[in-house]
Amino acid sequence: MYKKQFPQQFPDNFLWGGATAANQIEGAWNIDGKGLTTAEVVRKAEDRKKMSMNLVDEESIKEAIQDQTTTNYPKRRGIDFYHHYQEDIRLFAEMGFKVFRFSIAWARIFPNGDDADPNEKGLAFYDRVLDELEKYQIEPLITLSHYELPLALTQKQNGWLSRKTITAFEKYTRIVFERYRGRVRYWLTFNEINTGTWGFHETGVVETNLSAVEKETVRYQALHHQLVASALATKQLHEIDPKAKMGCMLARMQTYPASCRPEDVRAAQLEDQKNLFFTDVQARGEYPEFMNRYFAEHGIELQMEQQDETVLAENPVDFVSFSYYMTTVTSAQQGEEVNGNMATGGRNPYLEESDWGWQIDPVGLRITLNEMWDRYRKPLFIVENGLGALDQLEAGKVHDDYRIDYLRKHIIQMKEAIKDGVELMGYTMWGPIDLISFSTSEMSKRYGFIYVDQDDDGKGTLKRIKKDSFYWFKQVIATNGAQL
Ligand code: BGP
Repeated sequence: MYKKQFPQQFPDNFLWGGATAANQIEGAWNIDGKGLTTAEVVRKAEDRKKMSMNLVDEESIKEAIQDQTTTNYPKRRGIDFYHHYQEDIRLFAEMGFKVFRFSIAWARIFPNGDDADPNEKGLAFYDRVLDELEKYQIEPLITLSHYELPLALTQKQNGWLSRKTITAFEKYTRIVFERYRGRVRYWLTFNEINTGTWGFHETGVVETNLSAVEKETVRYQALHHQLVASALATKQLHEIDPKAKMGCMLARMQTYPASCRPEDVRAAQLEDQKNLFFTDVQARGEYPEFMNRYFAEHGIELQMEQQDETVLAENPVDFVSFSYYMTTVTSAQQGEEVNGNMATGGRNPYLEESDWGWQIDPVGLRITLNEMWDRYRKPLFIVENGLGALDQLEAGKVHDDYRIDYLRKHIIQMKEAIKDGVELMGYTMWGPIDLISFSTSEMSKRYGFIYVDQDDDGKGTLKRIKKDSFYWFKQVIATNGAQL
């Protein structure tokens, strides 16, 4: 009798690695022809529990342009990957990385976003990064837009609120797909696209004097343009480099009901639908009815063009990627809130939390993997997961057993999901090397296997030091997840 075999372990070609973003690592913000980006005008948060990324208006942008230092804007200095990339990639190779996720800074290629010609020095930098990765047979996984766009596009046309930004993006993606054709197998369009519902950091839209409804409309309008741009980029990639694969990227936030009261379960379902909406469009090719209803009931009217529907329908992504840091809880009534880097939700009494108040939920990862596999039936890729913590450097060592513990628990659940039948392509842990925090711009919120000697004020030698977790992850990869 035929008996179906269920996979019991990580597949042989499983992509283990790490993930970063240009504006959190590169530095070199104003050299070799690069233009200023939206990420580089966001001031650091003065309080480590606070977020800074959406406190931007015309005034603060003016102030930022006048301030030519990196002191208040740590994303301008990153960890100077621009000059350390060889050393950093060598360390990733030593851990056995199969894949390295990084993003291209659009403003390095087109300083003003819509210049007539690309900046050769910017293109050449990513060529050098790709050369280095090839040397160690590490697959690149490139995000086209990770929380930044050329600031000039915000100043000129209010970022993604304008349809013209779609055209500028198309030009940028065409240039990079042609330039790196045959060298990059995996691409992502927009990082955590759903977080555009939180504003500026993702949409590049300055929102002044808007009512709540207007604000929500503006955000979903900008996101509509991104969804169309994402589908067009997928089309382009398939034409230019047919072997390459395009993925979408969601900040996945599974929502649990606060109780088994049907009203709470329904409230959680709606939150979940609003989170998955973006992947629904990108993977299934159309706006789901629940969202059309939500827009209608909330007075949100979006401007769409006739061809948009066809573009979305004809160009779904090849795989589905997401970040996973936490789950949230919702009830039909208002509850207590927990911190996230941008999300807030109810506190779950069964979970522990990180130094920054993010609730830790490894089992939730298995739940989410199962749900997403059932919903999309496309290969899944976890492209971010990790623990931001206050590490101590003592006598040249960092004993980060808490990080090992966090990662181990999540990887165990990934293995369970694979046994459940989920098709999982890979896992890129967030911030394999310490970098600037997205939400607070701190350096002291460290995620890495590799410590970087730099403090919140930018002081330090930038020396790279292997933490205990470096050796642990090396062994995880060497045994393909058998030894955790
Ligand atoms: C995700 C972002 C990353 C990253 C990570 C950790 O939302 O895609 O850019 O930084 O969160 O967040 P933080 O740096 O705020 O701790």
